[in-house]
Amino acid sequence: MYQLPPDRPAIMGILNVTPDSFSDGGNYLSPRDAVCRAETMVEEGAEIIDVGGESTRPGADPVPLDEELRRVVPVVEELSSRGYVVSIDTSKPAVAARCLEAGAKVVNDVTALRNADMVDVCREWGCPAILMHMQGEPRTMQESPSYQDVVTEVGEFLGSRARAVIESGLKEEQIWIDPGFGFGKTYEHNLQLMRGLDWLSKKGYPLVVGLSRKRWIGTATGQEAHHDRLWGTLAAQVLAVAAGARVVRCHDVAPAVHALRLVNEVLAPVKDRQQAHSA
Ligand code: HH2
Repeated sequence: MYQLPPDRPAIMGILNVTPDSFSDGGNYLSPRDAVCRAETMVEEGAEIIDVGGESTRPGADPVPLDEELRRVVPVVEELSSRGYVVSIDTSKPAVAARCLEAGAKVVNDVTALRNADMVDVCREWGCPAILMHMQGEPRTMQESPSYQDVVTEVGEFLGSRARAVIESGLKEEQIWIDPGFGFGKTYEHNLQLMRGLDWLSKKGYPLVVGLSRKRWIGTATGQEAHHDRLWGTLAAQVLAVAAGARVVRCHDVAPAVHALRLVNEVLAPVKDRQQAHSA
């Protein structure tokens, strides 16, 4: 099973093979362009390439199974044959299974393996599975998100999903968790989640964060165009890693690698000391 680096955050480069993803949609529709983009991200220091064939932006149309397979399988095959670590961003068990056969090493499911067939696929392959929190479903999730206490509710949801999939046969080591920034959350909910990352990172599973270019970051910095959200994104990624995030999903790999390398240089001895104290 793929193991995360123990001593530094892993950068997961985003590769959306879709016409309609909110930021990179339409850029990598041909397998050649997609592979080229992945090559660049790996050269820049991406540890994992997250391949997606269905946009989850608010209002996105669902993609039929055949079309999603057509988009992602050739790309996953080629990237895996080069030895790249590929995660497949899908909530369809048949897509996950086909991509694992093609060499993918991680399943990234924004619906937290709520489809029982997805649990079966991850158990059979023994691969890491990302359980992400989302309130509602992509088409309508931003209409009226509501929580009593978003951090506690997200933490409880992820804990209960982790327990459920373990009861269904997944090993604890297979589980990574993600609070799902922007998925059924208002601006204020996203800020509260940022403040609660330290607590979420101590739930016993590697914490993944997907912050890159998201709308709430543009709201915070006053940058509406998603391509202008890099600096705000970097600030959020730095805060997330300082709070214990182990995987950072991003479009702009080189800036994240450099910023987070520095964060890690500063904080690694602190983390080592804390571990020695708690041992
Ligand atoms: N965000 C998006 C997609 N997949 N997976 C995880 N684990 N965490 C996230 O925050 C996350 C995710 C949305 O971003 P993007 O892929 O850039 O856009 P789109 O869904 O429009 O393709």
